[in-house]
Amino acid sequence: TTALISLGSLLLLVCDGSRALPEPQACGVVPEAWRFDCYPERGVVVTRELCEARNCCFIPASSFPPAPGRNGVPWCFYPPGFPSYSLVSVNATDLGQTGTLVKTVKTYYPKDILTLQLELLYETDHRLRVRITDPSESRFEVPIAVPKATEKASSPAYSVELSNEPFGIIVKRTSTGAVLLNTTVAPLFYCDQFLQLSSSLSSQYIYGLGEHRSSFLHDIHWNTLTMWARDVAPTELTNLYGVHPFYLAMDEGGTGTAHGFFLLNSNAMDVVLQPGPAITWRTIGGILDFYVFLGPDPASVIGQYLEVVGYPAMPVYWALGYHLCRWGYGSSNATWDVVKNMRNYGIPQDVQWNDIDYMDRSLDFTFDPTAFSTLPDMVKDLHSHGQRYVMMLDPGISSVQPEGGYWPYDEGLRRGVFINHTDGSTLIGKVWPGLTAFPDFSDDVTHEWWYDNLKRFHDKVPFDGLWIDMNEPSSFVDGSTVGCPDTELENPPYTPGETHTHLSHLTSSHYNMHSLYGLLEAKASARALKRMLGKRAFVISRSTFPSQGQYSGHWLGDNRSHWKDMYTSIAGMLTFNLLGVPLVGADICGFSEQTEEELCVRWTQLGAFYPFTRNHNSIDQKPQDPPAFSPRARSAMKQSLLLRSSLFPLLYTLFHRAHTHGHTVARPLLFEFPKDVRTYGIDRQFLWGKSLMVTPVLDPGVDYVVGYFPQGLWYDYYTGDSIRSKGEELRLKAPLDHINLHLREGAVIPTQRPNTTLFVSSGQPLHLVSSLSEDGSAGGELFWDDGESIDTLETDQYAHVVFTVVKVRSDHYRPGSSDHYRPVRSDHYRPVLRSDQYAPTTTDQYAPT
Ligand SMILES: *[C@@H]1O[C@H](CO)[C@@H](O)[C@H](O)[C@H]1NC(C)=O
Ligand SMILES: *[C@@H]1O[C@H](CO)[C@@H](O)[C@H](O)[C@H]1NC(C)=O
Ligand SMILES: *[C@@H]1O[C@H](CO)[C@@H](O)[C@H](O)[C@H]1NC(C)=O
Ligand SMILES: *[C@@H]1O[C@H](CO)[C@@H](O)[C@H](O)[C@H]1NC(C)=O
Ligand SMILES: *[C@@H]1O[C@H](CO)[C@@H](O)[C@H](O)[C@H]1NC(C)=O
Ligand SMILES: CC(=O)N[C@H]1CO[C@H](CO)[C@@H](O)[C@@H]1O
Repeated sequence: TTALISLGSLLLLVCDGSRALPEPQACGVVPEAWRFDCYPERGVVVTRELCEARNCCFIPASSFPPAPGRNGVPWCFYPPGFPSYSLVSVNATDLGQTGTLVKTVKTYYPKDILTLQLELLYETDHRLRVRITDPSESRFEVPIAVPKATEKASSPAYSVELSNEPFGIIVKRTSTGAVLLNTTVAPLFYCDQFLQLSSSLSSQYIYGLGEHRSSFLHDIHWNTLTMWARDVAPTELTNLYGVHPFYLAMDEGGTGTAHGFFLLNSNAMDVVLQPGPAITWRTIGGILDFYVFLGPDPASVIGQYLEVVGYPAMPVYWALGYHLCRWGYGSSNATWDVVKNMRNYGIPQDVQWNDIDYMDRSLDFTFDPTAFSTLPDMVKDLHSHGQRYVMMLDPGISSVQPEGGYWPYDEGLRRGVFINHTDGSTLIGKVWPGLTAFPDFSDDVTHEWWYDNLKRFHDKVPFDGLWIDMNEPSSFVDGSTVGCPDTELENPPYTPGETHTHLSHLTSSHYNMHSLYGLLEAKASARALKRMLGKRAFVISRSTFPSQGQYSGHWLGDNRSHWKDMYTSIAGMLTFNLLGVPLVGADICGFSEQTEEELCVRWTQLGAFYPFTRNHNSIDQKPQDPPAFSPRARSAMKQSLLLRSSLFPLLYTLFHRAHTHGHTVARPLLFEFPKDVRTYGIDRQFLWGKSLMVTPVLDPGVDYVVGYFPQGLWYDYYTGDSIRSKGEELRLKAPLDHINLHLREGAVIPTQRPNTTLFVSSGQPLHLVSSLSEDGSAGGELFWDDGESIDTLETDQYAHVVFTVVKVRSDHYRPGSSDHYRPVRSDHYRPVLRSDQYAPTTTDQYAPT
């Protein structure tokens, strides 16, 4: 390398990378786990010749990956000393530091940006922001509002070291010296359409990085996670509907401390995890703008991340009830019959939904005038029973005039709301109704038009919430009806995994904003609903992006009626809780394919503990609503739904904590037991809040379940029997009508006698259930308001009650004496406090025995 004197001389040094090949010895010293892929292009069989043309090391690895360079040890990797940027000057700023990065050797991708600006922003003691930008030309930045710090953190929990040559950033935790980030491990790339940043990871324990179908804990063995919103049935190793470039990682050494990382970038990208442990972010646009969150515990990391992207909205109370839906009821009368049947059996139901088949010829803002002629009457009937109605809307607006004209399209054209080709003509794709135009939700004019459409439809069918589907956005043709133009944007030098299908790049703004579509549509929808109804908005979106939780919840997509899909739904639910979208759940009993009774019972029991609980079925499948099954199955489902309703005060209070503090609602065990490494991979069990542990049955044909009990005293929720665990796996009885629930010591949780709707039970007495700790103490809280007004917290229209139990008379309490699971039925151990002091009116507590 040559010392740089000034920018002028720098230009003279730029060459096209025709350098000597790396020394074979230099290549050989790079351990396999630390080989960073120099030839990540898919579908290419990397040969020595191709690899060496990039001046990289070529060593066929000892393990044979299915396709060299992909999902296995890369055969072509960067040698030590591969050209990268140098840091040539650093100056202090009000918020941290700024520096200049330069590079003299071009890479093998077009349009290297040879001079970069680095900004280090010490935003808070627990949040560092780093921006690397092109000082000579502005590049696309994600249009979400993030907080602006005004003064530099006074005692940061992190320290930053800068490596000059090659440039790199090393972030350490001050208290322990743990290295959380080290970007010197591989060269930095910053070309117009290829930006790449690698770092070591502090441990193999990494979570987040949605939306993918995987275990909760990511596999770091050459695992490539693509980010590009995409309409596809959940399958492994592929990018799904949402994009969330955020991870939570445990620090090294099982100390229980954790940190987070968020790359604020919406372009198509690949995120590669490798066993180093290390990570590579490879994006094809935007800038490098990232945050490091210091925790120090996992829950604080999430709180700090959500401070940046926004805390989730407080849901309207009925969002937490039981929702029933299917594609293919066929008529409003058939839909209505299901509701009536549920009522006849006394099975809780708060919300009835319709999928696309309610529409007239699949057109948004219409309903089928014959098959769904009684839809408005059905919705009125729902309302008169304290129930709600939600229907699907797609973003694609038919551009073909049906008979009688189509106001949404005509008016949309008139107001110029649709996405255009670069030549200004309306871009036409193809979705359910046929040829469609796509509203540009990044524009306020479009929000107004969306509102007007919703209002016009609401005057006919007084719906209560919205289900926004197909908003990746999905299209059944690539690009548009005229295909894709032949431009640089359409042919990036590097294409991350599945980014070609469906609505593709189209225009320069879509290239950058594709994965933001679901977020922007949710924002428009939530705004419109609030304005129209004057209440909290209920929106469930398929596509999501960071900050989504402010506007909508999410369902986990078109899963199948398989036991495995039920299991992976727990990871999906926990991941979205980390991502600030706590209102989440999978289609209970499975969407596609035929469900079976046992699966549907077990799934309803698990689903009763999804923060968002909806049974949804596909067209042409047999009904899977509770009344469709045998009396035994029906009764088990009814019991689990009543149990959920009885826990509504707890669930609602947890959502309040999510809304005000960025807490998780459905919570991984590791959040409460971060020092217990055995909890790090658990995704077959979870908690509600800090105390209620759910151990569902996830396998067919069993009447027991094995669950892990972190160290401490646990109480069977139904019987009050105590278990004192040393941190062990226990085999629990789980007959078909039973889902295991345990209360951790030290909790007070509010419950309520349930009824068939949350509206009806809202008048029922509240109760407290308390699980005393060894020293006879416990605590908890209740947040309570009218359930639907906007900003009750800000306007002081709420009650927040804190409960504390302290030991008064020592002879009333004897802690469990058994180290093994030997439930002792004794009133001394029952967690239920039956005292009028704590229960507002009556003393009965609901237990589904
Ligand atoms: C740092 O300050 C020096 C001297 O004022 C200036 O020449 C240089 O451009 C500054 N560098 C950055 C990155 O702002
Ligand atoms: C950062 O990574 C480089 C390259 O692997 C390594 O030489 C260096 O020791 C690391 N620094 C720290 C503080 O871990
Ligand atoms: C729906 O039910 C109503 C009332 O029973 C009936 O009048 C109407 O004909 C039915 N509609 C259809 C499409 O079956
Ligand atoms: C598309 O182009 C039309 C005119 O050709 C314009 O009125 C409209 O605003 C454009 N749409 C968007 C979303 O920019
Ligand atoms: C719901 O309340 C009604 C009216 O008070 C009562 O008759 C019914 O038994 C309750 N249902 C349940 C499931 O508790
Ligand atoms: C139940 C199930 O398989 N859930 C998966 C459904 O798809 C989502 C992604 O949309 C996955 O995260 C879930 O694991």
